[in-house]
Amino acid sequence: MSETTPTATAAASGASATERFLTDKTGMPAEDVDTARVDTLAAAVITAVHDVIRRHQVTYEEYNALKSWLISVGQDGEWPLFLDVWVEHVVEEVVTGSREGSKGTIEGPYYVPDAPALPSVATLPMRDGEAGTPLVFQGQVTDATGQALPGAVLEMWQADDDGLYAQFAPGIPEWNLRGGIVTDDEGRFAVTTIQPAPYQIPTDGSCGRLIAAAGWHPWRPAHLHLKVSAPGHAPLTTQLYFKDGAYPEADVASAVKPELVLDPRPAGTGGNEVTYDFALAPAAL
Ligand code: MBD
Ligand code: FE
Repeated sequence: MSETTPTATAAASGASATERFLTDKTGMPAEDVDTARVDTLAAAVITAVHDVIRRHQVTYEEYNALKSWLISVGQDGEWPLFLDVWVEHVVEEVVTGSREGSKGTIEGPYYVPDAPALPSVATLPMRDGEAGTPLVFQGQVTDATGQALPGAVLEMWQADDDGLYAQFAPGIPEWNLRGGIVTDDEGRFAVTTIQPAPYQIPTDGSCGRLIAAAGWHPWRPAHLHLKVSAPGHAPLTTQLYFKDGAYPEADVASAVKPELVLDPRPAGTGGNEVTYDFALAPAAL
C-alpha cells in the first residue's frame, strides 16, 4: 500500500463502531433500573466467571493477562466487535426464537441508519469498476400470511471486495454498498450489487490477538446484511450467505442458519442472480 493510501486499522474501525453504537442505541437506562433483574443477571455472570476460575485453576498470570486484555479491548474500541461476534447470536436466538416469519440473524457492528432511499429496481451505490461479480438480488416482502407489503424498506449493507465497510474504513465513499430499497406495489424489489467476498474480522486489534492466542480463525463467510421493515410489522434483521462460498460452516460470529444460504445462478450477463423472499412478523404489542 502506498503512503497516501489510508490503511484500515482495527483501532480506527473500532472507534467508528463504538461511536456509532453510542449514537444510535438507547444505551444504559439511568433511572427505572429494575434492581432485581440487574441483581439476577450481574450475579449470574460473576458466578459463571468464578466457576471458570475454579474449574480451570486460573493463575495470577492468567488473571493479569485477562485484565490487560479487557483494558485493551476498550482502548481499541472493540467492545462492539467482541460482543457482536461472540455474544449477539445467543441474544438473537433468545429474542426471536418464537417469532413468526423469516428467520433473522445478528446485526453486527457495521449498520448505519438513514442510508439513501432507492427505488424498487435499483443498483446499490458503488464506485466505477467496483470489484466483484455483479449480483442481481430480487424478491418480495410479505407479511407472515403471504400478503404483499408495498412500500416496505429493505436496508442493505455489505463489505467491498477487500472486506471493508464504508464509514468504518478510510477512503471509501460514505454510502458505498449501502442503501434502503423501497418495495413496489406488489412488495417486490430487484437490487444490483456485487457478490461479497469472505470477510475477515480485524486481526490487528484486541479481538485479533485473542483469536491468534487461542488458535481460532477470524473468518466470516461472504454475507449481505439486511434490515427489512414495514409499518405494523416487526423489523427483520438478517444476513444472507452463499452456498458455494468459503467458510459457510465456520463463522467466527456463529450467525449462519441453513435458511439464510443463497444459491445464485449465472444470469447470462456475466453476473449472477438470486431470488429470496422475506416474511415479516406482526409488530409486538
Ligand atoms: C462483520 O462484518 C459482521 O457482520 C459481524 C457480525 C462481526 C464483525 C464484522
Ligand atoms: Fe458483516
